[in-house]
Amino acid sequence: MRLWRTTGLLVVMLLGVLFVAGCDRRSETNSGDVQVDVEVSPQPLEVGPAQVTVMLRDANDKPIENAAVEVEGNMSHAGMVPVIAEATGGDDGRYVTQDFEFTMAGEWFIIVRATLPDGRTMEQTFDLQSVAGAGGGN
Ligand SMILES: [Cu+2]
Repeated sequence: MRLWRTTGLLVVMLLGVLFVAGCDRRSETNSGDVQVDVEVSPQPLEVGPAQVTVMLRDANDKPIENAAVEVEGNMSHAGMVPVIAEATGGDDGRYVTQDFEFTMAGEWFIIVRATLPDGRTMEQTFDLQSVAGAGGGN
C-alpha cells in the first residue's frame, strides 16, 4: 500500500501539471482511453456521511475490474483537511467508498486515483455541487 502510494503520487503530480495547464477540472478523462464517472449520494449533498461511486471503463466501453481506487474529497481553502477513502468492489467497473464524509459545508471537489490492472496509475478531479450544512438548510 505504501509502495503503491509513493508510485502513484509521482505519476499524479505529473498528471496534475498537465491537468492544471488544461484548465478543465471536469474533463471526462485524462488517461487517454479510460473513462471515469463519479456519482455521489445522497442528493442533494449535505454535511455528513456520503457514498461515492466511481465507474471505470476502457476505450471499448468495457468495465475495468480489479483496479485499486482511492477517493479524496477536498476544498480549496487553506487549512482544509482532505477526506480520503478507499473505494472497493469493482464488479462491473463500479467502486464504492465505505466511509466517506463531507466534513463541512461549501464547495468540494473529488479526486479519483486509480491503479489499473495493467499497472497504469491515473487521477481525475471532479467539481461537485455545493454541500449544504447539516439539517438541509442554512
Ligand atoms: Cu473545508
